[in-house]
Amino acid sequence: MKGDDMPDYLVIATWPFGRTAVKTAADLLQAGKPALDAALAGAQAVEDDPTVHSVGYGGLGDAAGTVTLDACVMDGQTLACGAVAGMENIRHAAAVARRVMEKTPHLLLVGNGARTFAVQEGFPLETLLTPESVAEWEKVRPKPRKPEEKPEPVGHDTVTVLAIDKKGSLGGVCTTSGLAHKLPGRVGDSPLIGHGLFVDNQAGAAGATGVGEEIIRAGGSLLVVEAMRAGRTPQEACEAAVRRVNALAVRRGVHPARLAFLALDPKGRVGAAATPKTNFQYAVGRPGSMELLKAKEFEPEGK
Ligand code: SD4
Repeated sequence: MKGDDMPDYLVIATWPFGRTAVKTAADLLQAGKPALDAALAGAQAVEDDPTVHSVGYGGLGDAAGTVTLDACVMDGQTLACGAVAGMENIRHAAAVARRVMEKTPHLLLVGNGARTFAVQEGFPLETLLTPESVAEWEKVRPKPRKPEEKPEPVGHDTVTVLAIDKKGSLGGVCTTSGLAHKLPGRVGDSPLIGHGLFVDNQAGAAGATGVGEEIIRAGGSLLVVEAMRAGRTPQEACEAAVRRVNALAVRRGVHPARLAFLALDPKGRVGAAATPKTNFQYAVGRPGSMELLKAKEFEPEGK
């Protein structure tokens, strides 16, 4: 149930292009639509935007130049969820993830299986490359290195949308083309329930963005949601997860990867936190207002 100080609805989304998602989702939430419908429509608006080179149409390719999409969705009331990973030639990856949730007994479809399912469901096949995304892919192509050096991950701009609707129910969507120049076959956190996204009406919703390997290593979004279940605010929960990521990096003798968490609880409170140099911003929409906020960054302790 909603408290008196809670807005009618609320939606948050990652990065400055999250404003596109928030605007689309807010109109639907205002009209009384469920949180998951609104979050999905918001995410899809970003998938459709060719100027966003990290999500959907116009996303950057992997090391072989192929665009492969990862996405997942989760409903906080039913805990129903679905995902696709490494899917080619289908722009609306988040909508396919929702069909996986609704129409199959499974939770995650990958690669050709995901694409075949999408085609059977009537999604059009198309090339996701644009002249601009190919040029950008060339520009950010990692420089040749000595064999013992691992290349730095490139690009960290997943769109994650978390919403609470007028009935007080939570829904979340995460969709991305993943890290640019990733090895073909690589899967990040974004399609993994509990890592890129987790949503539970009884505790809260959380999502992640940034270097997926480190989000997975820490058990990202579930960590944030479980902290809220244990009584922490969304802000405290995100900070705790970033501290965990930092502590793991210190233990492993590496710099923390650039990543961020954002969260929303059933009372409509929001939070976000990031590792150093992530420069993470997120959009927040409430009835009659939208703002872009910058998340606080946390340095590793004991360095
Ligand atoms: C991944 N987390 O594939 C994603 C990348 C991303 O914002 O862009 N996150 O690791």
